[in-house]
Amino acid sequence: MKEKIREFVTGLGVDDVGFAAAKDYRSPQSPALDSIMPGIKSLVVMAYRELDNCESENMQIAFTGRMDVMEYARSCNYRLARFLNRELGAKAMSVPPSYPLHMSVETKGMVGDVSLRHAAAAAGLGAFGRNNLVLHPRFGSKVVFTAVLSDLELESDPPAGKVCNQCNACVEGCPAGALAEEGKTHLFRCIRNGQPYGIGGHIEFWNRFVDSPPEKQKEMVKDVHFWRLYQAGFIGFQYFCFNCMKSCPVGRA
Ligand code: B12
Repeated sequence: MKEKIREFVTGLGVDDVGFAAAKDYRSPQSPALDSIMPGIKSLVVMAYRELDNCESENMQIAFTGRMDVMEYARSCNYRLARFLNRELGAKAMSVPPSYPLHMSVETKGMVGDVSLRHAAAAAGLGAFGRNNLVLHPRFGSKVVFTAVLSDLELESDPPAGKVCNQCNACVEGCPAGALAEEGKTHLFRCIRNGQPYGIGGHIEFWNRFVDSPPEKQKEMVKDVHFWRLYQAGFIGFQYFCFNCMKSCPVGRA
């Protein structure tokens, strides 16, 4: 059965695919899988090499690469879920590459319903590295994941083993110092630097706006910061930093 799925997924052009039995997926912070899909037995995890856009200093071009891969990945999720329904008679649910996420003051949009890094590691597609990303043996850090949950009885693929070479390039290359502590990303340092037009940027801008006199408000809406916030309103999350991915020397494919 795995071979049939693998053949379908590679036929879509996806770079790699792995399988994890639901019992082998452990993500301490995310909800239990059977609270999302009662009867779940396994996850099919797909790996997509990030485009070279992430190496550009032009943040429109850098983030376009991510938008492209996310759009493609969502379509692969849909097609795989329908293949599992149609060809294998399975129940199947797709997991988003990034959002929607549960948004609240408690989680601050920082916890996915299914942790794709833990899913990828359980499916043998890679292992956590010093940058807290899952490194794929061929693509290194330049890889993103999606997954489809199903009630198919599938065993986990063998673990990838050690992939990170502990060179510390990611730690030294992080402009926010967010990787200073091993095994833990300093989330607010990362998000403040990497997503300046996220919710923090909005709250900060609008607080300043309402407290400003009309002349200052006119100036504020001419500032580039406001124009970028406006764009974020219809694009959604935008990453302005890819350093922990692009500084990683692992993988050449
Ligand atoms: C919310 C989110 C964020 C938040 C919070 C990140 C975080 N710490 O979880 C912010 C906005 C800060 C963020 C940043 C980034 N993100 Co993000 N993010 C997510 C999202 C949507 C949910 C993550 C989640 O559930 N976290 C909560 C739980 C899982 O975290 P946790 O249990 O505390 O685990 C953390 C540590 O304990 C540690 N850890 C856990 N187990 C182990 C085991 C070992 C051995 C080690 C060493 C460490 C370790 O690693 C985690 C990182 O802090 C996922 C998509 C998804 N649904 O999974 C993408 C995702 C994790 N992001 C991704 C990426 C690429 C990024 C960025 C590079 C931004 C960018 N430009 O793309 C940075 C990387 C930051 C970093 N180096 O840690 C990719 C990672 C791909 C990969 N190769 O691993 C994902 C999987 C999206 C995808 N579809 O592929 N992200």
